[in-house]
Amino acid sequence: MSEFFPGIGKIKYEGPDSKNFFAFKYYDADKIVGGKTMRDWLKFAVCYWHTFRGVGSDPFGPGTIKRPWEDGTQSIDNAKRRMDVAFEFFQKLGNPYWCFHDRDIAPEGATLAESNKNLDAIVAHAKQWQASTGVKLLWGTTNLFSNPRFMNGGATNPDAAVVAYAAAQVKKAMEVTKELGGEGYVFWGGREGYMSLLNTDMKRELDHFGRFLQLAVDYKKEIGFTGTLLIEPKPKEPTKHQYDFDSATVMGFLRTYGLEKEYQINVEANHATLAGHTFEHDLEISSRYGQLGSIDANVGDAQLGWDTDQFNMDIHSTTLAMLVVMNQGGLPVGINFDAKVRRESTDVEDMFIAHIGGMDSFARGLLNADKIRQDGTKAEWIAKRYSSFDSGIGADFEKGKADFKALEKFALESGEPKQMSGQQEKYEVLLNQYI
Ligand code: XUL
Ligand code: CO
Repeated sequence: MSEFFPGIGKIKYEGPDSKNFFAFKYYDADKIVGGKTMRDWLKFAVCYWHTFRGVGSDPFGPGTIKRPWEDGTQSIDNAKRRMDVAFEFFQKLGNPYWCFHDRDIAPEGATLAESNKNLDAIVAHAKQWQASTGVKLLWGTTNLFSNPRFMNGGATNPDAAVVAYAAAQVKKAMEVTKELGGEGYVFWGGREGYMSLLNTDMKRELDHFGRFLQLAVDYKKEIGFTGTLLIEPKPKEPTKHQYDFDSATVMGFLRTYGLEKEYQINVEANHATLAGHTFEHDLEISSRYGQLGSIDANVGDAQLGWDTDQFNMDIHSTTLAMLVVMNQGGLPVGINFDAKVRRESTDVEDMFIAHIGGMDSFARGLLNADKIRQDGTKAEWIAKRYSSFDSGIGADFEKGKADFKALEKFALESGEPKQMSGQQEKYEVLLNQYI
């Protein structure tokens, strides 16, 4: 079997002083942090679409990235060779998991039946690789957005024939995800949204979406798939109004359709920022309602308003993210690098450097979050800020024992509340001491 990255060996941990770009400075898989190994806290996955299908095209020009193993065809042979490359990459990098869309790994055929046959051939190949390397599937998903048939949506398409096609594709992708032992199955509503209300029955589309997601739950139970179903929110791009706008919107949607016990949320950093939030905001809100299941790790560019899917090298951001993850005791699914090398980063070495950098960035975030939790300063300060609710009128209010009249009586008797500083700068200074 040929080697596709001959100059690169297994990536090892060398510690923070190492100057080697092909070594981890912070990610030390077996190191115990807060009672668990780094490997278990982080559960890193490499995504197939950006790393093995991304060519660096943008609206102004075609791909810049030419991989030496690609022969330019849509053949099964090429797809199998690409899978061999991927598993060599995973073994050298040491990521325990990978993720894919159905159409990333196998070519779409002339008919649905042919596409399914192609997928079966590649899934059998992947299954062998998983068995021989121990690399596992974090989650699978369906591409319901690239093919022109889905231009008006998948599950929310105004044409029932397209909704049926989307269902058939999800059904098959769930089956192969189960076959590969996937720990989750993600729904990212690529074109589940609309461009104009002039031609859209929004409520009918949302009802269809709820129905479609219920059918996925039913099928999951029917085939005995035990992985977690996840929804990945995104506010815009490609449609102007995406139905899964952000975590709060998705949680409200799930409750409306009685699906909140069946789905968790896959928070993607660059999607949270497109919605006008921070990464940690979307993590915190889904976590506090018990629905944070997984993370798509990336970052946007502060000056650009679209989904640039960069590797997150910002320790500030990973520290705050890992604080949320540690506070909930870990992630049921994991951390998938939904990130791509820049269009200008055309060497195969860049694929490694980017992932090593991303893994180190989250590992460092984990170490920082652990220190913050051990010191207890943030938790203590927040507890102190809300301590007026621990007893007296505050506790009565929280427990539903004080009505408006009781609160009015308290306000009349106590007079003007004493001013309480938010001390934001003090805590920003403190946070910087951990970064
Ligand atoms: C798109 C995106 C997707 C999903 C999987 O912005 O993040 O790649 O993660 O469909
Ligand atoms: Co994503």
